[in-house]
Amino acid sequence: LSTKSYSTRGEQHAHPLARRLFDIAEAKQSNLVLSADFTDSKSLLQAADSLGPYLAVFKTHVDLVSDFDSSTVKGLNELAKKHNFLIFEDRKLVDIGSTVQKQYHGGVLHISEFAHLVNLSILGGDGIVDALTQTVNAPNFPYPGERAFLILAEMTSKGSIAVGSYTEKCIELARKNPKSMLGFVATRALSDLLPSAGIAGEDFIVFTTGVNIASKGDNLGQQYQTPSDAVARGADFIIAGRGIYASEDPTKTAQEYRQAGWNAYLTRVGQST
Ligand code: UP6
Repeated sequence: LSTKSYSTRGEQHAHPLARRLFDIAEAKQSNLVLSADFTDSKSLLQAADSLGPYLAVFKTHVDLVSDFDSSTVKGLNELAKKHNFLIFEDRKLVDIGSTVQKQYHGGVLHISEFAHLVNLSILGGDGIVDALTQTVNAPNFPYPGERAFLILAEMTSKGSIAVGSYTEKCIELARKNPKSMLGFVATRALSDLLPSAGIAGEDFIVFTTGVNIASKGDNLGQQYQTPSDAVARGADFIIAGRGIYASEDPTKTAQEYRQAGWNAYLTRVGQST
């Protein structure tokens, strides 16, 4: 669990995209990620525009968007610039290396064209990590230094089997590939599995889904923790979906989540007043 400030972590980080992410967090005083699980482009882009000012990262599932096309990609890219946030496509890539390369760079979703961050599962072993690392480091890759991945190391749903030695393997693969694997999606800092005796300068970033102020879960196995609990347990960035966009006043709620996440961060790094 890191008790360093985002600005310190940004200054010390070897990856340009991590530096940018920490800069954004400091500039906007936000560690909030909106899980924008909308099913049409208009709602998706409207949420990015109205809630973008409060977000560090905008998380998409573009395969939910029924009318997804090149104008959705263009809109996302424009709004990311306008409001200074990164885009994280929650695609959870999981296939063999050769297939994920085509799913990530190209394909019907054009993920590499808009997503600064994409997550992946290592169910199939090392190949997926090697393949995606190769893609973003290829000499002709159009976004050098602007793209990276997160390893889905744990899941929030009841009965998840992404635990123990599976999660340890996620860490091992991230450690071997710090130039492409920026961190993890996990419910907590993985400090018990990530001994501080680790590699000098290592600083993986933890994104935590399943964050909600008003609910403990849904009836399909989702399990929630509050922003302050998540940050206290090691979340560097908190990801909330329905808690924000399905609330009565999403703009007001996004501001509340932003404040709750930021206050918890200040407490963790010892800067609270
Ligand atoms: N998500 C989880 N749990 C995980 C991994 N990913 O909930 O372990 C994703 C879901 C959804 C979001 O796919 O996009 O995070 C959670 O949304 P919610 O806040 O509305 O529950």
